[in-house]
Amino acid sequence: MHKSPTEQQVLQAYGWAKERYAAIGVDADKAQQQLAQIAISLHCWQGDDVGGFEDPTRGLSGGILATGDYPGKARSPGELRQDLDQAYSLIPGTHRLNLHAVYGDGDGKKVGRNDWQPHHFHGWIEWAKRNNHGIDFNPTCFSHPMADSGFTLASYDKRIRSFWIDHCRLSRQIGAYIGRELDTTTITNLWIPDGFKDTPVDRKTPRLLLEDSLDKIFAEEIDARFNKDAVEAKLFGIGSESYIVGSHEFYLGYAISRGKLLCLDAGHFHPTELISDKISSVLGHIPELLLHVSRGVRWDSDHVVTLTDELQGIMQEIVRGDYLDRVHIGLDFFDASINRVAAWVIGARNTLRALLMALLEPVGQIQALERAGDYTARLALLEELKGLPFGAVWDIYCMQQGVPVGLAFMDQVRTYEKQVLSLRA
Ligand code: RNT
Ligand code: ZN
Repeated sequence: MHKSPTEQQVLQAYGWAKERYAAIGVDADKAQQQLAQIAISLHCWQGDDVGGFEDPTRGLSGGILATGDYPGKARSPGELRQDLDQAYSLIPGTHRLNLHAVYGDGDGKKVGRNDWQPHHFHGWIEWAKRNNHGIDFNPTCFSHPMADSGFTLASYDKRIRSFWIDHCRLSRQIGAYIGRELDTTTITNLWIPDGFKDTPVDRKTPRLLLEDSLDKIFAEEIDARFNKDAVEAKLFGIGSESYIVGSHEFYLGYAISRGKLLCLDAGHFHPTELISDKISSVLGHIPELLLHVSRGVRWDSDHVVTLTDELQGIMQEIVRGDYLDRVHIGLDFFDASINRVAAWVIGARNTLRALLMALLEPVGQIQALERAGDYTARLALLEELKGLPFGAVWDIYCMQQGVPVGLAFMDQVRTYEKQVLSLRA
């Protein structure tokens, strides 16, 4: 058992921390109120290594890979919801769920990729209503025979293109249905794996085909109160190392010209290229942004999000730029080598911790120093901030939100593992 601080210790530490922040002009109470308003979208696919419930015999493909075989992964929508409930109960705040099309409930029967219907998602919708989760959505354009060529919406084969156009259209409709039911806009994000292992001769035609497919998918007007569309670019995948049709420039241009949301995945760029710097670069040109907060280790490896400089950089950019209303924060990682519930909790808590750190900055003051050209004072203040008692603010926030303070969340993860996960053979 982990020894948690007592309520009195948490309060005492916070009293002192609050004064330290007040001394630099930061209201720590207000930072917590702001944090409580932010819903992050927890990705369903960490719960079962991106398997889905369409066909349990089918492996993951499409240039992404989950490694590890930690016992206890969810095998049905019911089990996945149970695991999610456990994870949400250890994460402060009220958060959304990011669902992939293949996570519908076929009630034991195999459902074809283009046969998913809104009613297959009623279990999720009812659960979301009960627990106040908004839901986001994704067409699943991988792990399917029609994607085995490595191409979907950009395929030279019209039959394949049509198949995936239909699937993406259907997904937008399901997204809108869910958004209407839950009375909160669903963000439906489109990612496809299309690309070449080796150097192509024609880089142009697949992009023209993709553009045409996208226009067909988005031709149907959908009320933006219920569904908004995002497009996600990538640099390379396993088996598509040399060329990806949906590159960053391709989708940035597409999002700008069609008024779509852009999705920036932190793992989808060169290893030293950071998405934090892209936020203010693109938000001048597109209305809203979706983030896939992830952590690549040498490549797009989708490791659990840790409290890195870049995670802090991303959240600082959102807060400093006053973009909280225009940036949707989703998580995207899948580690099958550790307890999957813990993976969600650690990644989500880190994301919130980075947000809280950003909300505890005296933004106006640092920006005034910068504008005045006082870079010495800017540096001094930024470095001083790193040593302020942020942890005491995080602890009281967790306590007041009714979730475990500190490592005590791991006790609950272990108990759940013993009582539930370990019984799944
Ligand atoms: C793949 C993309 C995409 C997926 C999910 C499962 O490289 O990041 O977002 O991770 O759709
Ligand atoms: Zn992603």
